[in-house]
Amino acid sequence: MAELAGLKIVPGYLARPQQEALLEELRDLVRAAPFFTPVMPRTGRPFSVRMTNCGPLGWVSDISGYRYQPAHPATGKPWPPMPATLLSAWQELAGYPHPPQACLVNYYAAGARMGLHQDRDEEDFAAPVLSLSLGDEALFRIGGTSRRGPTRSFRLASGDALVLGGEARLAYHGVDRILAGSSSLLSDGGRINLTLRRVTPPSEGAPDEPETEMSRAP
Ligand SMILES: O=C(O)CCC(=O)C(=O)O
Repeated sequence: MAELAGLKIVPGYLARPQQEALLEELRDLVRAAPFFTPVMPRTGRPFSVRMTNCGPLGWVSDISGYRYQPAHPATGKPWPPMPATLLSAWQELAGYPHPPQACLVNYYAAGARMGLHQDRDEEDFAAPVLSLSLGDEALFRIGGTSRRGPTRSFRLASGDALVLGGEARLAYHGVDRILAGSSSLLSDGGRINLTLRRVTPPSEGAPDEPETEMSRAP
């Protein structure tokens, strides 16, 4: 298939020590905002991937639909802040002048997968989606902007970065499978994928981050 404009793969963007440091930060994050199992809208069928988020907004899926919300669905608490490593990865790779508002943290155990989909729950497609991989390799599949078009697949390894911008921003993509045992980063195996997104368009004079409990006037 033809090369998709705006698809950028940066193999080994995070070196092993940076991956380990990020993993430590994710451990704290998951203590504050535990992984939950999202379910498909309408059917309630559980995803095989477990999820949590950090940043002002987080992506969730439940019986009533897909959406971004400022709080964890089980604890009701605001999502933890995004680690600095993620914000600087965005600055280096996104080529977009406003910060990300949501970072979805996906955990794939050995048998987990993610079906082909477009990321289109955001209001702002001008910003790219930036994804970072940690742990076992994934067989990642990407097509074009129509569901039935040709696709191709490649491996994403621990530390790799992937940017879906421009034409690729609305490309269908998914994870066919995880190559169990291909990385020693996570002691229990599996893969963590961090997906950074801008949710709303920046508006003049508006803060980049939505109001938080702390900033809200009494
Ligand atoms: O795990 C990945 O590499 C892809 C994740 C993804 O497509 C998503 O969270 O929308």
